[in-house]
Parts: sequence; structure tokens; C-alpha cells
Amino acid sequence: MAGRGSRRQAAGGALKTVYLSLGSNLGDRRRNIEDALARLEAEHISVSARSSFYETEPQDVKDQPWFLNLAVACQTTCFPLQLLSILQRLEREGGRRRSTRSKGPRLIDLDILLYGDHVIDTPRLTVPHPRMLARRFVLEPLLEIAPALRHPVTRQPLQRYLRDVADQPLHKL
Ligand code: GSY
Repeated sequence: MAGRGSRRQAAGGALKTVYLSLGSNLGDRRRNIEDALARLEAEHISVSARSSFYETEPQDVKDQPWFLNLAVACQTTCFPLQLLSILQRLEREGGRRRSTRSKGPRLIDLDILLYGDHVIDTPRLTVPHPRMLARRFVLEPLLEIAPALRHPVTRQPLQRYLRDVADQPLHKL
């Protein structure tokens, strides 16, 4: 019985809740993020919750403009690597300029933080996002929209990681 089941597989899997982090620190940052959210919807990645905007100090490379960040919850039938490919294409279409520094300024950055409570470890994709617990610009917006989330690996509430990053400057807008 190939038919229906296999076609459904080709089109996507079960509906999943995924959490994404968006950031921009070049040009009209708010517009870049709003455009990316509209493009997600056009890809049938449906945004079900969005955080406030946060003005955040750059991590890693400090001599670049501050970022505007937010987190969203989305509903999607995409498999993880399909979702990654779409987000990477949206980054390219959003005109991401890779500076000579890999962690330098960017028009739009889209990262998968959580894919349901799945744990994914492949050469292309690691979920939960490997640096999410060390980044206040990720944790604060994420916890605003999903305060009860637990980390799928440690099973600890994400809330408890906030105090470790409390010294990273950020303003909720
Ligand atoms: O990893 C996302 C890009 N990025 C950011 C960011 O979005 N916000 C802040 N505050 N610092 C960052 N460093 C990098 S790289």
C-alpha cells in the first residue's frame, strides 16, 4: 500500500511545535525580522506565538552593532533538516551578508532552538541549539512565550539557566 502514506511522508511529518530565535543587527532590523516572519508563514511554517523585541549586546564579537532579537513558536510539518534548509534559504533571500568574521553583522539570522522535545545530533544540525543556555538573548524571549519549557537533554526548567547569563546586557522593548 504505497499511495497515501508515502505521499504524506514526502510532504512532511506530524505537526510539531518548534521554537526559533531571530536576530538582526544591520539596516532596518525590525523590518528585517518582520519580513522573515512573513516569509515563514509563506512557507507554511505557522507562527503561533512571538515574544517582544529585545535590544541585545552582541555576544562573541563585541565591536558590531547591537542586535534586535525575538523568539517565536511555530507549528510545522517539516522534518528538522527540511526546516533547516528553509531557514537557510530565507537567510540568503533576506540578504544575509557573511562578513569575513563568521560571527559578524547580519541582516537576518534564523536559528532552530527546539524541535518538539527531540534531540538531534547530525553534522548539519544540533538541537537543542548547542549555545542556547549560554545566551540571554535567546533565553529571555523564549521564556517570555513558553515559561514552563524544559531542556530536552537535562530535563531542567529553562528558567533556572537565566541566572547564569544575567550579566549579559539586554533591554526588552
Ligand atoms: O547567533 C545569532 C547571531 N548572533 C547574535 C544575536 O542574534 N544576538 C546577540 N546579542 N549576539 C549575537 N551574536 C551572534 S553570532
